[in-house]
Amino acid sequence: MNAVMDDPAQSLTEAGKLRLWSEMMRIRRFEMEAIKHYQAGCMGGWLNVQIGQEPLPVVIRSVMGEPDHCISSYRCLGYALASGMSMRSCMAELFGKATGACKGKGGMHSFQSPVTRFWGGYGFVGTQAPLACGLAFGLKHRGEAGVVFCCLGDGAVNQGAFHEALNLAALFYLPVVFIIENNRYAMGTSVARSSAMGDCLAKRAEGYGMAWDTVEANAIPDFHSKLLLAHRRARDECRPYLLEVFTYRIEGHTIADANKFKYRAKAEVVDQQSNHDPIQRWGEVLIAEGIATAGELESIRTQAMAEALDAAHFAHNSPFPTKDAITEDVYWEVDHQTAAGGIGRHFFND
Ligand SMILES: Cc1ncc(C[n+]2csc(CCOP(=O)(O)OP(=O)(O)O)c2C)c(N)n1
Ligand SMILES: [Mg+2]
Repeated sequence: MNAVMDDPAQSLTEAGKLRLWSEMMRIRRFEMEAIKHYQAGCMGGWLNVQIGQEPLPVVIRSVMGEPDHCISSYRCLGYALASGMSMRSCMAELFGKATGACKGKGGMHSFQSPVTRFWGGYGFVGTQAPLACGLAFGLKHRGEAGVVFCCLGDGAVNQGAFHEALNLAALFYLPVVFIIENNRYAMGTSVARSSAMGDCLAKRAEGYGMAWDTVEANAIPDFHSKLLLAHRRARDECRPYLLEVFTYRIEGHTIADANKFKYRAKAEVVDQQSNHDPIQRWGEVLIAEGIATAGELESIRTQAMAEALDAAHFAHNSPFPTKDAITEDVYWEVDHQTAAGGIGRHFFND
């Protein structure tokens, strides 16, 4: 047992455990509703969902405090919702509507909400890692408190940007907790086929003198404890940390992934769905511990479905952004008419 697990003040309360389940269910119902509308042709581009990976966003948010930040890859809907962004603003963004979180101009791969300290949502694999260092460096530079949680996939750890970021984080003592979402695949390529030392990606931290650990996403109390330890280390000692979290992507790489049963056996997916669904498993724990009844969980599920349906109606009925709005929100300097906004080439046709 580590120090955090010995500290009862840091263990999950009953209310906290139930909240984790509710939040996971909200994410699941939101994504399932989004899939329906994606398949009906209401959204452009890709839709990458976190079905099966829900413990990551909710457990990470549960240890985050007021000054902390989170940044992730494009597989970000759970992080967006767990940060406090509303289902309406997220769904409208997927529909490309003006009422969306980024006024319909970001879409799936550019979600963000400075108010909830969720910084996206990046389509280019691994690019969130140097950005996380920038956020953390900014905090230190301004003398502000805060830890940055940087979530990236098992495929991202082979990008140069990831290694540059680890080096800088360790060198500059940056308060970043890097989280590897090891869902076993990068598009259609398994970890074993893409990564040297694939049985332990987190060990790469040793090359940078950085502390690391591994944990199963579905072992929620363990995951929570290890994350608290990483958070405390980053916050109190300004030391980065690398935590590899084992999870599973139940859907394809995107919802349009026609090969989802070609690079992995269908039986593997069915086994994960039937025996390792995090929401099902955690619900069983709550019932066994007397924290909730099956009926109470069902009523939370019904509420989450209603919230997701309402978000879809809202998105359907919202307007698209106007053509004139296309050049707004591109450069802060231009929108705010600063001196810098009046010089240089801000647009290609200037
Ligand atoms: C720099 C870059 N290279 C390649 C791609 C194409 N691409 C999109 S997703 C992806 C796989 C990423 O896998 P992983 O990091 O494991 O994340 P997951 O999708 O499993 O969450 C690749 C190679 C990209 N978007 N960006
Ligand atoms: Mg992956």
